[in-house]
Formats: sequence, C-alpha cells, structure tokens
Amino acid sequence: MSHQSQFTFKTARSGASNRAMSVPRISVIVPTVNEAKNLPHVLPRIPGWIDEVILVDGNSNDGTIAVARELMPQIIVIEQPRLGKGAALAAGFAAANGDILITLDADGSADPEEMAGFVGALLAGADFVKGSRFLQGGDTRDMEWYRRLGNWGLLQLVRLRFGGRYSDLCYGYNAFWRDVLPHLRVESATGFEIETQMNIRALQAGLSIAELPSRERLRIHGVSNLRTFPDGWRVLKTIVRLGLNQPGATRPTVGNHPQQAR
Ligand SMILES: Nc1nc2c(ncn2[C@@H]2O[C@H](COP(=O)(O)OP(=O)(O)O)[C@@H](O)[C@H]2O)c(=O)[nH]1
Ligand SMILES: [Mg+2]
Repeated sequence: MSHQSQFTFKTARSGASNRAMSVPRISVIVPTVNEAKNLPHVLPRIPGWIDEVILVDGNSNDGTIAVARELMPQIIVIEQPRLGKGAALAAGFAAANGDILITLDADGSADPEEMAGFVGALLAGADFVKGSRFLQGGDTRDMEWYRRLGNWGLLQLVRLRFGGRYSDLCYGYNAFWRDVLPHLRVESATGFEIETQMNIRALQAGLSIAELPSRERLRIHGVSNLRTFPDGWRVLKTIVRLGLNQPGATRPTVGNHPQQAR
C-alpha cells in the first residue's frame, strides 16, 4: 500500500504536538502463558489491516509459540525476560514498531474486531483509549462477583484520589499512541497491576482519554492466571504508591466519546 495522503490532528494534551503522518502503523501486543488452545480463536480474528502482531510469551509449555507461528507465520514472538503480565506488556511495547499500540488478551475473552473502534477513537483525537466492560454496551462474562466487587472498590479509590470518571479499572483491552508511552512509565510494572498503573499515569499526565464499551466473554480454555487476592493487593499497593507520589489530585475529565474526552 502506498499512503500519499497526509493527515493531521491535534490532541488535547497541553504541549502535545500535532500528529502529522501518513496512515499510522498499528501493532497488537498479545501476552500469553499456555494459550495454545485459545490462540486459534484469537489470532485469525485479528483484522487484516493490523500491521504487526507481537506475541509475548511467559514460559508456556503447551506449544503456544508453535501454534502462534502456524496460525500467523508473520507473527513476532518475544520470550519475556521476567515473569508477569506487566513485564510482558512492557517488553511488547518496547519491541513494537507501530504508531498505535493495542493490547489484546489471548484467552479468547476479548473480541479482536472491537479494535476498529479503539483505532477510530485514537484517530478522532484521543491519546489513550480503554475498553470498559461497565459502560452501556459493554459486558463481562469472565468476572466472578468478588472480582467485580474488587474492581469496583479499587476503581472508586482511583476516582477519589486521581479524579477522572473511569468506569473500569483492571481490563486488558486498551490502545494508545506510541508517543504517550513515556507518560505511562510501564517499565516498573510486573504483574496484573499494569492496567491500573497505565490508567492512573494517563490521568496524571492529563492525556485525552476515551473509554469504549467492550464485551468480555468467558476465557475459552484453561483458567485465569490472576490470583484474586494477591493480585488485588498488588493493584491496591500500586494505587497507594502512585497516590502518595502525587502532590495533589488532578481532575481531568474522561468521557465515553472522544470529543468529550478532554
Ligand atoms: N507473557 C505473559 N502473559 C501473561 C502472564 N500472565 C497472564 N498472561 C496473559 O495475559 C492475558 C490475561 O490473563 P488471564 O489469565 O486471562 O487473566 P484475567 O483475564 O485477568 O483473568 C492472557 O492472555 C494470559 O495468557 C505472564 O506472566 N506473562
Ligand atoms: Mg482472561
């Protein structure tokens, strides 16, 4: 494809330069631990207009990497240096070549076709787009009541301390422009606190944020790697740590429509 046309758009972030470029390249980052049986339900459904898919594997022993290569010969595979979903995503972001980065779980719970909406919101001016299972139009089938309660409680803490009006906190389906990556400071993330950390950093940086409704289905095969209480505790510690380091709570607004997300 040759992209002769140039387009420019402004972001709401103070000091943000205009993004003028040819059609942006888009990378999808897929973290995996033993998802061989689920990948056939995920990789073939990634839209054809995605430029690259990066699979970050955490010591799978079920043939995940071989299955991925068979399904998608052009896939880029990284074996993560240290364990944990946060470390995996950080490694994937570092390896990605895209102007837009999208995170997609490999368990079949997220619908790859929804990423068109994420990209649309980014092109419409958002810096950071998060999927939300709790906006009108969103849903989850993969969250026990106690996890739902924990997510809600932690979300209230984030709203109180950091402002914004997020409706979901710990969800793995998100997208952002690569140029905001330094604001998200993901290098320090290790485990399932990664999304919370990115969401808070995005607020702290005053990014233009949009939430889009997303439907989370049941993981198809296997069980979640998340351990509700230890991982919930990690998320709580992350909120406290980032809250203590923030001099005063900022109150940028967050809308569910890109035009309102400023
Ligand atoms: N590379 C890597 N991927 C992980 C790790 N932990 C979880 N994942 C992947 O992250 C995604 C979400 O994890 P999952 O176990 O479904 O957690 P849940 O969705 O919160 O219940 C899945 O694709 C997992 O395979 C890890 O330590 N390393
Ligand atoms: Mg899952």
